[in-house]
Parts: sequence; C-alpha cells; structure tokens
Amino acid sequence: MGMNLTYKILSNNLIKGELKAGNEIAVRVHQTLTQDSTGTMAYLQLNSMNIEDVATEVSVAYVDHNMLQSSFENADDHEFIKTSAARHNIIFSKPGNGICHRLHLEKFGKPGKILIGSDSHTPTGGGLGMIAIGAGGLDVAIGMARGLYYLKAPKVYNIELKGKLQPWVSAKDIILHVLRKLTVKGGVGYVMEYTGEGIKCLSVEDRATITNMGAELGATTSIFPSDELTRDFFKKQSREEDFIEMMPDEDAEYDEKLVVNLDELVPLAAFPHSPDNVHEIPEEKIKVDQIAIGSCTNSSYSDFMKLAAILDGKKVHPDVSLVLSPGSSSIMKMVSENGALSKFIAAGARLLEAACGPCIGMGQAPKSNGISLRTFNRNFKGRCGTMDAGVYLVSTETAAASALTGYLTDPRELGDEIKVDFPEKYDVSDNYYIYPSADKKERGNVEIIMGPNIKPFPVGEKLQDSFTKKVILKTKDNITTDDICPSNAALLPFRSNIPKLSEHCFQTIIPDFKERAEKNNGGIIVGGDNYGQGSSREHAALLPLYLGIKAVIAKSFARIHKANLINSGILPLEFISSADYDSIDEYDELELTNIKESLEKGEFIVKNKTKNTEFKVKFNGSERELKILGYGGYLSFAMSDEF
Ligand code: MIC
Ligand code: SF4
Repeated sequence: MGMNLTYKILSNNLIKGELKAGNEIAVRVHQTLTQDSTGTMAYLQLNSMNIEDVATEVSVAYVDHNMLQSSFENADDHEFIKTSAARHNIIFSKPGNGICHRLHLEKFGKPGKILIGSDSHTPTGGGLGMIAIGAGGLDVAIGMARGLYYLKAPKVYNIELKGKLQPWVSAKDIILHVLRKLTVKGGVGYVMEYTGEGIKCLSVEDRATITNMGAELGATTSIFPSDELTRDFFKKQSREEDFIEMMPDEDAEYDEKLVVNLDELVPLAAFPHSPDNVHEIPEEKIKVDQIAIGSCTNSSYSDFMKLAAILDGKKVHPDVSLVLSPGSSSIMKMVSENGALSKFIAAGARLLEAACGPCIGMGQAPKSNGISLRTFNRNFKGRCGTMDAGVYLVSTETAAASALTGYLTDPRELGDEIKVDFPEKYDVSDNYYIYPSADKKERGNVEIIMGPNIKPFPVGEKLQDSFTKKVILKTKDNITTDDICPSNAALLPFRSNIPKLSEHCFQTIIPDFKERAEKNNGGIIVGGDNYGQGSSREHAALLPLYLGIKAVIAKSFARIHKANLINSGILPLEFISSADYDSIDEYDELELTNIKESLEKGEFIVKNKTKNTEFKVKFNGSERELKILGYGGYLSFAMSDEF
C-alpha cells in the first residue's frame, strides 16, 4: 500500500521516534509563526533561552489580534514583539498588514514544509500542501530555538471530495458539512487529508478556508495536495520557485474515510453556540442585526470580490450593520484599486482594518440578544463580546445575501451564479514587513523593550510525590479555552500580565474562580469530554498554574490544551469510568499519592477523602512528557542537560 501525503511529509522530516500512529515523534520545524496575543509569552520564553538567531528557515511575528490601542498595553506588547523579532532574526509584520494565517499563506508557506504556529488556526497553511500545526507558545518558542517539534504521530482521516460544488455553495459549506458529520471532537488524533476529483473546483483560497476550520474538528491539522492550482497560486503571488508538487500515492492508505458528494451539498450554517451545530438555512425567517465578513477563515481576495459582485448597486438592509475586515493589506490594496471598495461603501458597509477584529471580540460586540452572522470559525457563547447574542457561522455568499434581505438567507435565492475572476497577479508589495538586519552583530545589539504591562510568566514547581487538594470547579463537556481564559477587548491587553488576567479565569462559568483557588490554596479541576477545546492560548494553562491548580481530571482533553497543561507542569489525568466523574462534587477533597510511580505506570488511584471512596484515572503521555512534569514544566526541562 502507498503512503498518504501526511506521512510523506512527516517521514521526510522525522528527527526522533518511530513514525507510527500514537507514538511520540519529533519533526523538523522549517517555519514558525506567532501572533501578538500568544506571542508575548512565546518571546518572553524565547528570550529566556539565551539563544541568538532562530534555528528555522523562516520565522514571522505577526501583530493582528490586540489592535485596539485604548491604552498603552497593546502598543507596549507590539514594541516588545518587534524588538524581540529584530534581535532573533525574525520577520516582523506590522499591525495593519493583516491576519497571520492569510499573510503566511500569501508570502511564506511552502508545500512539503513543516510550520508550527502559536495559534490554533495555523493549519490554514495546509491549503498549500504543507503540514501546519497549531501549538502552545512554549512549543513554538522551543521550535524557534531548536528547530524541532514533538507531537503524537497522528492517524490520517481521508476526506474524499466527489463531484463539483453547485452554484452558491462554497468551501465553507464543505467544512460545515464535515463538522456536522464528525463534531468538534471528531478530528482529535487525526490529520484530515483531502483528496478526490472535487478538489479541482477549489482554489488555494477555498482550500485554506477548509484547512483553517479543520481546527474546529479538534484535528492535529488538515492538508490538501499541492497541484497545478497550487502552482498557479504561487505564480500569481510571484513566487513560483517556492512551488513543488506534493501528492499522496495513488494507493495511499488511510485510517478512516469520509466521502463528501459536492453535487449534493447545499448552503449551511452553524447555529449558536458551537461550530458543529450545523443546519441547512431554515425556511423560517431569522432576523439578523449584524453581519461580519472576514477572519482567517473567509477574508480572501475571492471572498471580497464575491461580496462586491453581490452588493453591486444594492443597499445593505436598514436593520443590518455589515462590517468588513479583509485578511491582508494586499487584499485591501487590490479591492481599492479595482473599484470593489467603492461598491462596499456605496452599499453602506462599515470598514475595519485588516485584522482579527470582531472574531476575537475586539470591537463590534452585537446588541443585547442580537443575532450576528459571521463568516468566521468559532461561535462559542460570549466570544463575540455579548453574552446573550447568538452567532451563526456562514459562507461569504450566505452572509452577503443576508445583508441585503435582513434575515438568514439561502444565497441560491439570488438567482444567477456570480463569477469572480482571479487577477493575473496578486499585489505583493510588502512595506508592512520589517526584515531583521542582515548583520548578526547588529541583531545582537538590539535592545528588547519591555513596557510596564509585561510581567514575567509563571514557572511550575518540581513535581511533588503526593498532594491533597479540593475540587474547586467541576465542568461539563466541551469546555473551551475561551471559558478558561476569556478574550475580549478589555482582557486581551493583559495577555502579557498573568497576575491581572488570572482575575478573569473561568469568568464565563463562575465569577469567583480566583477566590476559590486562593481560599483553598490552589486545587483540582474536574472536567468532562474534550476539555480545553478551541484556541492554542497557553494562558488557559498559565492562569490555572498561577492560581495553584495541580491537576485537571477530565473525561478527555483537546490536543493543544493537554500539551499546554503538561508544558506548565499541571497533571492532565483522564477518568477511566464516567461513573467516577458523576460521583465527584465540587469541594470534595482528593488525595493523590505515589505520583511519580503512577505517572510511569500510566495509572493512578485517587482517594476521595470527602466521600471515603477510591477511583482510578489514567495518564496518557510519553516519557518526555513525564520528564517535563518532573521538572515542573517544559522550559525548565528544555534548559536541562536531559533535553
Ligand atoms: C482564537 O481564534 O481563539 C485565537 C484568539 O486566535 C487563539 C489564540 C489566542 O487566544 O491568542 C487561537 O486560535 O489559538
Ligand atoms: Fe484571528 Fe479569529 Fe483567526 Fe483567531 S480565529 S486567528 S482571532 S481571525
């Protein structure tokens, strides 16, 4: 049997371990990306590692999240990242240049290479035929410093696309359909690899929409082959020399398979409050207050050109606020030069800068009980900034059609198909990039500037062999990192200030998590299935670390969050029987003994001292992860001789 594309790239770049699903392996890291809201921690960690230049081929520091400079904090973060980048030979992308994933696709991504990024939507790069993985900031810092990344070798899920997309149905509907089928945990442990004749109707921009939102499946990453359409994209980006063809073998083997018949697909929407709550557009008219087009999922040139074609000569519905945030400065420039921008303005749209913006609650919170349609990737409760708002995730076509009617509308009602022509060449001006000095000595002399908001990151203590702690919080399934570490315009400025941010830990669930932790001298969290799904933010582990959390016992964990807990020295333990989860109440006192030995065995006996019962939990981790926990975190381990 032949090899799939995922295993071809992994095996070409294997540094340690046996490439067999489930085993821990280390792979070469060619490229890294950071964004600002996770980047400050990553650069604090990198700076503490006493390295000079990064060990990668290309590392880029983007600023796209914390763009509202309502006080000094965000601007201080930008300056810190800019100077850290200049010091370590990293390219800096200035605020205003656009969203990291779209920019990386335009300018740096390459088929066959491995990219890790401190953002969960790094898999966007898979649209070009590369392995692009989202990771915690510390994993990325170590990737930059040492040029390698550890991961569990994935299984590979083949999504075979048959047929051809019908008019008004788009790439977004494909990934919404896959989410409907597989759910937000259906991709855990897998790389989603797309094949089939259907990929020929998908441009690189479309493919990137699909690989981007593969993050919502919990997948390690998603990938498309690189073919003639990919070559054409590189040519249009004036970097054809970066193209190579990367295909799976014809008889490639896969662990699982899902066939999607594109001919039968219709426009879909993810209803509140989960990306897998997917339905067809209902007959019943759902009135809409706000529509936002943008984010790393749907902010490409073709998204905005489709929008221009639909809005041309028409007026946005009086009850709708239509807000637009293009993915990059190049797209902004192209739509302003080709007249599309004037169509948006004439129709009555609001224009935002090229950044994450409303996607991460940086402005544009909907009104109370408001309904917002977004072309984004996440609609968790409260993420938009308004707790009682309902967010629907849709394609650009559905969003544009709804902007005209004022209710959630099937774009097929618009009649004749629109066609968007791609330009001969994309704009490639790059004045928003700052390249590091070519002179090593000059780089070494760069002063790293740290404003007063930037506080040191917390470091875990060496592992204790026993402890008794209270369960200070018990949660349900699918808790997101947005629940653990909420993000909005008021809180993002404190991403480099863990003490301050810790006041808001678990704020969407309970108001007093910090007080509970302080009163009980830390504690244990009990969680349900898929605990820590969503973003890569390691703050969702650093806040609990700072507040003295020693262990999280859950039914199962999301991949990046589990790695972040281990990297922070917090034990991620899993229930063997869900009856044991049911038997625990908040404030029960749990005792863990013989911790080192139990970690090695992979099994623990936990004593519930309040209820006078015992139950078993498991630890599923590699030898390296055991060592990390022993050292109290990855940074201490990475600085040791054992690394
Ligand atoms: C997100 O979409 O949730 C974010 C904000 O981009 C995060 C990163 C962060 O929390 O800073 C992600 O996806 O990893
Ligand atoms: Fe930015 Fe939203 Fe994409 Fe996260 S999901 S990188 S916040 S645009």
